[in-house]
Amino acid sequence: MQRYDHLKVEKKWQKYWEKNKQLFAVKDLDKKKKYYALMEFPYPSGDGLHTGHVRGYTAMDIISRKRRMEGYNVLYPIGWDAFGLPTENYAIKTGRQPALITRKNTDNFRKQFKSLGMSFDWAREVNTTDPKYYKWTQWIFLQLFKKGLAYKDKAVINWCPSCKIGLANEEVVARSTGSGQAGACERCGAEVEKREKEQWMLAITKYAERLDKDLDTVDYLPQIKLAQRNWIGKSEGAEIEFEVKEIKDKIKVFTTRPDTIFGATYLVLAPEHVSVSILDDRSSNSEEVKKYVLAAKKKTDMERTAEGKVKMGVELKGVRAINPANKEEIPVWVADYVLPHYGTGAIMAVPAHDERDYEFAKKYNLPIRYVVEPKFVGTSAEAGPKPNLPFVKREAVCAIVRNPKSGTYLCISWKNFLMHGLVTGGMDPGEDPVETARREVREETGYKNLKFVKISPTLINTFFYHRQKKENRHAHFRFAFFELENEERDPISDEESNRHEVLWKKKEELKNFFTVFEGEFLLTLLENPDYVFTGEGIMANSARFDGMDSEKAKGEIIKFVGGKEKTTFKLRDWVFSRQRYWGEPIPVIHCKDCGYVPVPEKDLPVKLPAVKNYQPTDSGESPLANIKSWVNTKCPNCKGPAKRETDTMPNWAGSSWYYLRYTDPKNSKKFADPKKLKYWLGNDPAKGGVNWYNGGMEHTTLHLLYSRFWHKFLFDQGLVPTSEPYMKRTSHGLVLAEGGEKMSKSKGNTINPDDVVRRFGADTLRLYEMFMGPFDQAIPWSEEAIVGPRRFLEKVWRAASRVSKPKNFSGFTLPGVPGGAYTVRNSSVSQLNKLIKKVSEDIEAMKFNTAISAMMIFINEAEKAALSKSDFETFLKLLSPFAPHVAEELWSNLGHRKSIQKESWPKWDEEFIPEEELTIAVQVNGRVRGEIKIRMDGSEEAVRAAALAEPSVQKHIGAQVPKKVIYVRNKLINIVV
Ligand code: ANZ
Ligand code: ZN
Repeated sequence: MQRYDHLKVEKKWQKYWEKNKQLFAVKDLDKKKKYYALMEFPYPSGDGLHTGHVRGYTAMDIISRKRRMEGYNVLYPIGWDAFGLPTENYAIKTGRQPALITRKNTDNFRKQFKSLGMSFDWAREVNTTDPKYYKWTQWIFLQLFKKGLAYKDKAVINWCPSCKIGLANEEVVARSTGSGQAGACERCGAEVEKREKEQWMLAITKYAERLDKDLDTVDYLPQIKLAQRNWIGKSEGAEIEFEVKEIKDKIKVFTTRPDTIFGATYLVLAPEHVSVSILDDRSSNSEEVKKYVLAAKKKTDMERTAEGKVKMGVELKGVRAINPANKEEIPVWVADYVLPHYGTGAIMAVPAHDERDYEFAKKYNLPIRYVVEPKFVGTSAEAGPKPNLPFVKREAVCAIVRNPKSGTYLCISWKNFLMHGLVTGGMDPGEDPVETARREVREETGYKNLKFVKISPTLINTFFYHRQKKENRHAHFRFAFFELENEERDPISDEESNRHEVLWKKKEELKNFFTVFEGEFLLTLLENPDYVFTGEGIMANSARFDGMDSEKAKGEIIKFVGGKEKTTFKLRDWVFSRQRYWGEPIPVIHCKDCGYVPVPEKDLPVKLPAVKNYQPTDSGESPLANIKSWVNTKCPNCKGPAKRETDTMPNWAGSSWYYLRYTDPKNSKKFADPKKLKYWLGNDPAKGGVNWYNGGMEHTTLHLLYSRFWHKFLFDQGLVPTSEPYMKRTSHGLVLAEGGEKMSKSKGNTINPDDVVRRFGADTLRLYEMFMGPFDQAIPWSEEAIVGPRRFLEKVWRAASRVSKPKNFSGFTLPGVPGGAYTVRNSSVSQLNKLIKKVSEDIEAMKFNTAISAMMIFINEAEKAALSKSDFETFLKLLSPFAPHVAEELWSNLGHRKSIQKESWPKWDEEFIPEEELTIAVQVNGRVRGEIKIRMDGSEEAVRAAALAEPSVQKHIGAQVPKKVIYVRNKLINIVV
């Protein structure tokens, strides 16, 4: 038998695919159903492809190959996102032209991709730096400009003094990590400064609402949607005006919690707020204020708001504002944790219910007033309030008694029903909570010598059914903290000791001990005495709003204080210009008389001129500014002398629409033919787009947001058929260096895929990267682990030599094959059906690692027993998307003349798959109450029905209708009532 020679096999089939281009070439407007699979196109750096690239492209290659076998017309394109700094910096260093550097790099990338057996349609390659491509990037910019969505404005930008470039917020390191300091330039590590500069801006904020809302219509991984939502930062709240005695103007604040206004004990202005410059002169400490403001303006937003940083500020001494809710005079402060471009740049501070305000109030000794109290409603069958019964409200106190000797807490366990908690007691009007608590502790537990520590400022409300009293209760609890002085006890009455048992529990034990529904809150209170309650609850200390649900009070309070409902977004307009050479020139001409005039469409593209020097100018302008012959031009409008815009577009421009160009990459009349767009994206405006888009997690905020914005804009102009660009978006985890660090050139720990391909083969590399771990997780490279997939392929190779013998003979001993005799017979039908199902479903769920391990198990079994030719053929089809070269070779060895890619994807028959049962836990409100047997991978409805029918579960639900059912497949089901 011939040895598995990966070099020979892979070269052979790569040549074959090169010759038979139609295998992966895509037919536009084909009658077959279309499938558009996309992986983020790479930046062709001088370092070549790295192993991280291989992971994402292999995944989408597997999906594309499977889809082709399923009969789809599949578009799986590739191109180059080739503008960018590394190329430009290299050009500066070597004096070589960026275009030539790019050509060399893309040639290398192309060669590498081909050596990995990627099934791209190479005829559709695009390159963002090709004037034929960027003509259309410029054209789209002009459409935005004509609609007023591209405008020039002074903007405070992040300026990197070393790269001499304006950076977008996301290009500034957000949090200090191993790879950089917060506030540093992401590219070079230099400290970023603030600079005010005229910039081209894109009005993405006009689309903020839709960018947020339409996330409901797409199938993105939850964490990707969350990243989008956080970046957009939609906040619903109110604007409320506060009078300031010293000036006529009122100060407007933005708040998401108008319900807390009675707890607003001071105002805070951003240092940049216009009123600061007016008020500082009226305050007795104006010098101090001016100094503070100057210093604050130099800091980046990140520095100002970083969590854990001490919040500092300065009071405008002598200035007073009036809280419109209670007419109290409150102080006014300036502090840099309030940002100028969010909301109104001014806040009402509510230290009792906002952590930042709390920290600040503690530091400067400002008053704290508690106005919202947590609310807990009993949920169990016993404690849940009875509908239609009124609530009887009782003031109450809960005693938190700690024994300092043992660090334990005094607890009570009721004997007649399952209730574990602390000592509590009702209070009559006029009764003192501390005295009441002492009395209850003595009566229920006998302990009588307690040292009072404090009363917690936070009160809570519990709503439950009182079984003895047969009434619905609303208990209003405060918490009295004591320390046990000594263990002296009074005798406890029989009546009391029959009812409950007295226990001492450590803090760690309480979590599992408490059964009362406010238990979670008690634990928080014990953990953190400075606990700030930021949730919704019941109103208190708020005059006539007391007792109301805070959620409901919001609207009423806004009316009460004459405020206005207001939705705010964190999203800012997109700073779109760069003062660099290697980007698309912004196609605008400046005319003294006509202002900013768009370059006429017939004159597009505005090509990058050749320059001698790529260095940015010291004034911070782009190198283009030095080329007088290019800059000086005629105004398209009045024909007078005029100048070209010398700023170029950011990296994000070309990638904001490249997936559209793939549908029609050679079109010179339009960015793409509408018919082709309709075919590839679909015709339904409400759903459609690229079928499946995969890319790095690091691009799930900005690139995704920017391209969604451009797409929506084009949709509004009637230029694309769908309102979203991508139906589905997933993400792959990083491939880390051996040992778990990030791979980087500077650390010298990168793995070159070319070496791996040479030593082990592309098929092994592909398999290994899909096998190394869960697809969405970062996994370190392992030289040892790659041997596994290689051995697997060798086993497949050996198995082939056994099945290729004539059919239907049995009991034959193959000489020289380790392992001895193989009986050739039909292998277990069920094994094969199970494998087909597993591999098929796992590919769809991107569980490539488990698909591969199932194939490995199958081949191991086959080595022990036997494998029929037809079973092996099916196996090869399943393997072919993962390891296409080996699959083609063995397929042709079996006597087939056509590529295995032409075969159809195997189907499985559920009938031949034995039902597997397993036991899962059933929870009610998060607590395990029973177990049920279910069918593996059975439907959710079936599981739900079984869970609800389970007697031990029934007991806890009774007649209640489940509010929510959470099913974790094959693991557990939680019924929330
Ligand atoms: C009073 C209040 C009480 C607030 C409370 C919160 C909790 P999100 O949710 O992120 O939109 N805020 C408003 N403008 C600000 C600015 N320019 N810089 C810093 N903080 C600002 O945050 C909205 C909340 O952040 C607002 O609601 C305001 O504080 C603060 F218990 O008002 B809040
Ligand atoms: Zn003009």
